Amino acid sequence: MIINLRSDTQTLPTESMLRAITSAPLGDDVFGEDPTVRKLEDMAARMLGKEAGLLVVSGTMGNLVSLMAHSNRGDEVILDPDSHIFYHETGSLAAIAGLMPMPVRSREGMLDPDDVAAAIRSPNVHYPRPRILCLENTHNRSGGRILPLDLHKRLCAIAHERGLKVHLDGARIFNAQVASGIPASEWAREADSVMFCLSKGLSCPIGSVVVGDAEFIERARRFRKQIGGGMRQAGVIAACGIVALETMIDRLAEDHINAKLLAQGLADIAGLKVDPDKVETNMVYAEHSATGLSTEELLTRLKEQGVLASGSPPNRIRFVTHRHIDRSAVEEAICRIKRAVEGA
Ligand code: TLP
Repeated sequence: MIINLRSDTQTLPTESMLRAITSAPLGDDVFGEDPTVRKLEDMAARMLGKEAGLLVVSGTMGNLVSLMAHSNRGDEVILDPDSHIFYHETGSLAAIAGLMPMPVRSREGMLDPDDVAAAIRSPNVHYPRPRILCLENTHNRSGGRILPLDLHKRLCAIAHERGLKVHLDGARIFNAQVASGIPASEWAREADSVMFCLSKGLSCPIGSVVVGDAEFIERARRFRKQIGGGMRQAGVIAACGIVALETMIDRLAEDHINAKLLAQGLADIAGLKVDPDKVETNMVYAEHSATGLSTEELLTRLKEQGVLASGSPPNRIRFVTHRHIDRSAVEEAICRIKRAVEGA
């Protein structure tokens, strides 16, 4: 049996999601007439303490329309070069939104407020207008770390004092909620917009939601249409999202326990460098330089042992736990990964 630790995006819809799809009332969402989409959008907005919500196809689309709705072309966006928006979204902020990235490097996902303050330029005819600060929680490339609420508040305060909007890429904000015990709405309160994904640990087949104030959401809705993201009977997607928000959040705790267990097992494998203390949610990164293998070679060896992981070249591989990975799958994965590495 394959043990698929590539991503929590690999999760399949639950039985109740499939049932919900067949009984959801539907309409044309471009006309605002799909009651199931409206229900999900209202529910998401309420949970995060915002006025309105917008269902989008993907996290990437949610981030893009949020940036577009907060800005004008040529404006500047302050963000971590290790953020998903900068690193993994095909340059859409530049290519589609016409925005200028101002990268500020974080330390393991934690932006330094002084670095952010220094990066916000004062008005000058030569400069792009600094417009948005992007945050990411949990932070993917730092291993699913949680942005502490006090740091989040300080960063938001600096941005707001200088007239910037804050967009939170909260693809896995509910992992942060479950692991920290802090409601997602606490992080959302300080941010102007939040995107979160239904299609990751929450197990939906498709979908993310953006929340913010009503005016922002109306702008985001127009941009969603402009980039081809207007959907018709999207209640089939939203129906799964409602089940996810009602029933799938608390179980993320299991994924966190399993990730910690996996990290502890991998830490004992010679050739891999893993720090279990840094595993706060459902991701484990292993640094593999000492194996002498390239990331691709190691991924191939893992695949031969029936373990799927993802690569973060040149020297890291990533394992993500999710609903289809239980404790025994983790134990088996550790044995197989050990075999793959020792074969090196
Ligand atoms: N992340 C995916 C890959 O794209 C790397 C994954 O497997 O982790 N924000 C964050 C923090 C993300 O991790 C992701 C997806 C997104 C946004 C984008 O979501 P989608 O894939 O729905 O566009």
